[in-house]
Amino acid sequence: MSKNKNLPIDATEHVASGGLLNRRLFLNTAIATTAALATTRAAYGQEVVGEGQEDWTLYPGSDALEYGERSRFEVERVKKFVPKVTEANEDYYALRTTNANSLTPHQHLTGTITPGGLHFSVTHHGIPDIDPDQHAVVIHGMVKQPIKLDINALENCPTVTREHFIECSGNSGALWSETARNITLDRSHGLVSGSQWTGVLLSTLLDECGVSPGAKWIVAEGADSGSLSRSIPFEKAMKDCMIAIAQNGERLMPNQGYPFRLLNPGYEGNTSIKWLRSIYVTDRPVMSRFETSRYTDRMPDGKSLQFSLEIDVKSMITRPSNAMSLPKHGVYEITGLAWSGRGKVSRVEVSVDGGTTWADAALEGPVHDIMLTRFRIPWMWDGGTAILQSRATDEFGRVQPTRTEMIARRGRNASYHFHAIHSWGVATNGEITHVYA
Ligand SMILES: Nc1nc2c(c(=O)[nH]1)N[C@H]1C(S)=C(S)[C@@H](COP(=O)(O)O)O[C@H]1N2
Ligand SMILES: [Mo]
Repeated sequence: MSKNKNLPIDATEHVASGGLLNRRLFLNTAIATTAALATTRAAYGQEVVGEGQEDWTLYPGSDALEYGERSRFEVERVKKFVPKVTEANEDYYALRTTNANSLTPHQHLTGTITPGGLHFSVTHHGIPDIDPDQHAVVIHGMVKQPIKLDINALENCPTVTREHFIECSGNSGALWSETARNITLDRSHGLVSGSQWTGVLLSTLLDECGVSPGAKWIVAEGADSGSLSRSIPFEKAMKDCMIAIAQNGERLMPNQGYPFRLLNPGYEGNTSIKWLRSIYVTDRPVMSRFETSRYTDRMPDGKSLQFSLEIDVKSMITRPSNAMSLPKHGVYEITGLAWSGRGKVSRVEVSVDGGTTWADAALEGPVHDIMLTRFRIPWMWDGGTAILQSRATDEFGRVQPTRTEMIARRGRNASYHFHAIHSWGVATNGEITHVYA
């Protein structure tokens, strides 16, 4: 007999061991409310809020600002982690010569778009203070007609608006370590952020210049003091690279490359050159510092892989995490983000028993190409120990590996492109820690 779709989903219908419930549970208002309130009541008691008259209900509030700010109650609660060079900072894989790097606190965020002020930043030579009237990008090399464009010229070109993540290939580098340290999600997975980017496709501009036959690479270079440059295959440049002129509807943050950057969707973050000043069309890679001495992958045999550019398929549980503990047994939502550098995420499975059994999480649509995708699944925590994990699959059938599989393949010399399954251990007292499982 087929089930009546209109009937409320049975909250006792377990879809994997350890208390994972049907992913549609929270879509049913009545059940969801009951379950959520039960947990809230359990956690906070039955006190009635708002009995007295609060000041804000009695007096007019403050005036508007020319540029909005967060509530003062959010400022301390949600902020980026900015590693300081004075600390011994093994958590974080990046140059420690500047304090210009920062990590997104995914443990405090919802949705899929990272607010501009919380976008991670990896900046090898500090953040330049560029006057947009004094800055332009030149497209030259193997082209019939070189062109030079400033922000005004770019704003007059046909633009596209797309949602994409950027991930530094050093993200999660701390998880190559032998033993699991109890680091929070910003420190293990904070080098990825998602934005809505508006920009001009490189294909539009390269067509305008007339590329000479034999072009195989472009070399993109930044205007920061170290002129960070990377070679990108010409085919990829023509496929979906853009010069981004807006981030979430406004001009870029200085951290993100103001006034414009290259956005190379799905390729390691280092190739998305910020403060872009030159696109050089050529027939060979330039072998710059950042594609030789750095951002290459050491393999078990001691040799290095070069131009391992594409971001793999990956996911993380953002809540619950070790930024909280579970106050009382009851129904919780397990939620997180999944992404793939090749296209769409097609499936995310969740396990609460350390990978023995898995259940499909619900994906929040629309699912975009090369963008963070939110997943969620309800979980009835009975107060026992648990190990929470998520496993993403992309539309090309790539499945996120276990940590053991990843280390077997890549060895222990590696530092980039760690993308294995991440684990949160739950203790009987509700405390959560980062563990290897
Ligand atoms: N010019 C320039 N571009 C750069 C960098 C830089 O230091 N200088 N850092 C790169 C690295 S290593 C990464 S991971 C991404 C990070 O982009 P974001 O800081 O906007 O998050 O920018 C890349 N582009
Ligand atoms: Mo990076």
